[in-house]
Amino acid sequence: MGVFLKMLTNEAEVATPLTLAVPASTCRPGDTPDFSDMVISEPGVVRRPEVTESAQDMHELATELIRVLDDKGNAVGPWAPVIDTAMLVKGLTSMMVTREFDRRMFLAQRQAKTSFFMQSTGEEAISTGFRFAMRDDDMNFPTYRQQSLLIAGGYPLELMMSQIYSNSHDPLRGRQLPGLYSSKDTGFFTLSGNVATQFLQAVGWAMASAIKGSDSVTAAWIGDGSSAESDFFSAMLMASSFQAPVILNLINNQWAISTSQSVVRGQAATFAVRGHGFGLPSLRVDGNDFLAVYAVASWAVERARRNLGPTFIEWVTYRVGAHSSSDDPSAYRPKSEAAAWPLGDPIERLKRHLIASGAWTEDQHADLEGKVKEQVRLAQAVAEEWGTLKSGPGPSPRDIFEDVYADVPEHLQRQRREAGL
Ligand SMILES: Cc1ncc(C[n+]2csc(CCOP(=O)(O)OP(=O)(O)O)c2C)c(N)n1
Ligand SMILES: [Mg+2]
Repeated sequence: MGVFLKMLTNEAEVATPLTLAVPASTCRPGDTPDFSDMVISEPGVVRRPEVTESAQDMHELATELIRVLDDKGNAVGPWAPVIDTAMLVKGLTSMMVTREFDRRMFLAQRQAKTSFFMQSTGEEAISTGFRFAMRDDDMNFPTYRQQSLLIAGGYPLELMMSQIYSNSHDPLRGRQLPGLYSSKDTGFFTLSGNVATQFLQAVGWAMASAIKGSDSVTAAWIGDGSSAESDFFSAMLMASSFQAPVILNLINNQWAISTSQSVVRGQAATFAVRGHGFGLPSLRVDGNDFLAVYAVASWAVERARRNLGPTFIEWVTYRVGAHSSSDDPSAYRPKSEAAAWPLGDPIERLKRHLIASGAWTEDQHADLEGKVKEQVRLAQAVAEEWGTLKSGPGPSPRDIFEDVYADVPEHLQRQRREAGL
């Protein structure tokens, strides 16, 4: 009777009180950077399955790290791609152009020539190598840190800069945040600032491509932090259910503004293993290794193109710079963290490979550096002649009313008349 009463009155003693695990970033200013819990496979040891192999049979690829370049710059193992020197130099050049572009545009923001800018320093290999594995009529749904997709796709630098400056030659006529480009011809879908939305849109585009019977494939892109959004899970499910011709790419650059990837990773597994829950072939790749990027991208693009379905890829890299021109990372991570990053710098690693293979010299590299700097400087001079945020003619306020509706609704026509535009 006594026990029964106790249960009724809810007086039973709780043996262990529950506590909530509130995730927190582990390495803060003043701490010593520590990447020792990161799984880093030796270069060349991870096997390369046939593109026809089932997702189930390649589970181990989600916990290992696909790498091609070893510390001496040699390309080793089954993923070493067949790629000629001219293509490697083109990749190196493209990455160097991105880095110089980022340096100059970041400075331009500090000079008030634009309001906002986001660098991609340290992550250039992923978008460059991936773009090289695609065709011009394939489509990317990128994040805001993938200027390399456009640069590697041959899009003019001065037009990118004009978009950043919102000047008279801005192809988007001042209607997008600086850096949120759009170029259908370069396979670069209009960039969405609302993170993760593009991941799901990409799957829709891929499904449409299959419905139309075309052979264009799609690349979806998302960051580690943004993968916490429900769009991520919806996209993975839709892609898997419909076996859409899409490559689902997650760029794990360790940070989402001031939040470490450990917060969304659950500290228990890699991001790549999340693909297993959806039955997706899931690979984890060294994103600072241009050769590994190109090889895995080509493999996944081939799967999609041969109607073998979607692939999920975690690209492991490090965001070397600030999140954006509005951010100061010294407030939330040790300044020494970038130097402690174990996968090195993608440009330095490709340069070392070219030199190790006898195809390149320090002199040639210095010469290329000079040419790249001059190319970006000239593009900036041209763009600035067309105006910056603070100088020259900007887009017309009339543009607000154009290019949005095929048939402009009556209330907008009235507003336009009232504004005298
Ligand atoms: C839906 C939505 N929520 C929040 C934001 C604000 N925001 C912009 S970037 C960002 C962090 C994204 O981090 P990650 O996905 O890791 O990409 P990274 O910046 O590292 O490239 C956040 C929270 C946003 N733009 N959209
Ligand atoms: Mg991130």
